Amino acid sequence: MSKSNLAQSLEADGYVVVKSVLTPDEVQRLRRAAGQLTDIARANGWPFIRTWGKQFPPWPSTPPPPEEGGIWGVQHLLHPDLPIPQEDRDAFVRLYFSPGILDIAKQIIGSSIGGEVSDGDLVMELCNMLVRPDKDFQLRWHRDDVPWDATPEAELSRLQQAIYHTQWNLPLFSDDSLVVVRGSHKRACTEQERSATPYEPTVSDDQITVHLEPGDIAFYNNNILHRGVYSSTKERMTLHGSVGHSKGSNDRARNVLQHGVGSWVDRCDFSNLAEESRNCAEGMRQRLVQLGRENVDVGYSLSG
Ligand SMILES: O=C(O)CCC(=O)C(=O)O
Repeated sequence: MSKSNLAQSLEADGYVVVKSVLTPDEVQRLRRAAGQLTDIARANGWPFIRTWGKQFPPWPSTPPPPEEGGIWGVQHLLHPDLPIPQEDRDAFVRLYFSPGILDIAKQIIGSSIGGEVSDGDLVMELCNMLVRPDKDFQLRWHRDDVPWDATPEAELSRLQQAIYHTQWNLPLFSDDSLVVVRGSHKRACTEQERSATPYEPTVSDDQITVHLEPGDIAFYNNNILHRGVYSSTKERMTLHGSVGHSKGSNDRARNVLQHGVGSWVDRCDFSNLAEESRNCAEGMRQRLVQLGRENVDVGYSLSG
């Protein structure tokens, strides 16, 4: 798919899948880093986790035992203190700042705001990982940054604003956990969607499960109506990131800084990136720090 088709597809449907952005060797390399980190997080060795039964931040820092569901996510893969060897930390940093992903992000954001986007506009955002819980778990239907009780007018007005970021899922094992309602990023919820129960299996004829193979990537508008359906018996290690634009302002600051990134971003280690990538990463980090300075006390997008 050409880059412009890709951005058009995301604009029309609210998500787009790009096949095989990683080679099998790259997937293997990342599985090693991701597997170690997940084991450590499950064993209470990393406090930044998503705990079973809780959909939105803030999450507790201690993992529930397996019989209580364990964890469904590991946060902050770019954190300088990640308790895995340096070469494994570097694998996450290289992936997040890889030109392949950033080029698609520039295209998508550019198409949304109607202008060219360069490396110098990009802002470092989130790089987390979604993992298999120890008990089946589901996320309720939601839009990441629109409260569920917003009036249809407020919802639509939020959805019509320009989008200064893009979000992606990149699985290291085949993944069919993300369920989206195609096209719902551009309209308020229908009566059927609005009155559905939080975990209603089917709310729309436009609903689809996003199937991804290891090394594929799905970019999506995080205000698309979506939910997660997680099986405790299917391995999941899906890198879950976002990239912003420096004009993103307060809404993006809330989305990113509610995850606590501000306390460590200045210590990130990009020294092992190749020069061009390092310069790009340093600039993206600087712009996140700037966003934090301009937006203190951002609060949380959603609760529960
Ligand atoms: O599991 C997923 O892919 C979706 C996660 C999600 O919806 C969220 O974190 O808000």
